[in-house]
Amino acid sequence: MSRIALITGATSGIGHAIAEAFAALEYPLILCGRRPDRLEEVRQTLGRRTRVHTLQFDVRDRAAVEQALAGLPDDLKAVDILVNNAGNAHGLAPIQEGDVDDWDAMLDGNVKGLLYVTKAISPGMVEKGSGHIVNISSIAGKQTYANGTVYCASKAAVEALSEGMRLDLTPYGIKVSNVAPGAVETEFSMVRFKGDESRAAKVYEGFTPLTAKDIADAVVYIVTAPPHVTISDITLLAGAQASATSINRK
Ligand code: NDP
Ligand code: 8X3
Repeated sequence: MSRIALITGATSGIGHAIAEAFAALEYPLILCGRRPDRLEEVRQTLGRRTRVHTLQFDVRDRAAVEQALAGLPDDLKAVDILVNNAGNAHGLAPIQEGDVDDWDAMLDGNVKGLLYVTKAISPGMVEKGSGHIVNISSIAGKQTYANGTVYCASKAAVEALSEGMRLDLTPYGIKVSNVAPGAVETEFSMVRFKGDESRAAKVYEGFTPLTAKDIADAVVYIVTAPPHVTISDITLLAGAQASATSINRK
């Protein structure tokens, strides 16, 4: 069955891998992000396999989110699958040294951005009595680690939002799934460390991290489960990882 899927943060990492996996299923795709060159690249590449519509907006910008999603072409308005993936960590510092701009970026993007997009899309799902929302949380939403307090808090909020959204939306035939990855090698650490390649590389040293495709494979499993099955919450850790902070490095 061909379902319309909207993915935020589809210009790199996990969101891009989910877009690739959904393109292989020939789902019509609405792919979102801020970087226009990346959006164009993904439109051209995945456009060979399925219909791709791209939207450029910052999820923190409420008016931009509303305007972009209200302007979807009529035949793409009835979104069946929403993947709330856009987000990042910014900085790694104890609370007393944290940068307030980093905190704003994480709370506005990872939490409020997810809400703005959900607010624009979920009423259509309620109206048609079906849909699936997949929220990309993190192991950091389940286990708080030192120096990551605000990122962890933003992802703990995603965990609560997934739970609450499931309570609110299940009566309308809408599934809500929460996906909590551990260490996945993407652009995540480059963003967290503001382009410091050596710091970013150290995060994945001495073990085999998850790939974005590993997470996409789980998301495919989640959205293709039969109607009587909801995968409510799934945590994926790297093979060498036992918790957010315990990684067996060689
Ligand atoms: P990447 O940095 O590779 O991808 C982040 C994506 O989010 C990009 O497509 C980026 O697009 C988009 N994005 C970020 N901020 C905004 C914004 N304000 N507005 C619109 N789009 C935005 O990292 P990942 O793929 O790893 O991250 C994806 C999600 O997975 C995030 O929510 C992250 O917290 C979560 N996660 C990541 C883990 C990891 O170890 N990598 C583990 C657990 C969870 P653009 O810059 O073009 O806007
Ligand atoms: C990303 C995983 O453990 O670096 O959410 O916070 S972690």
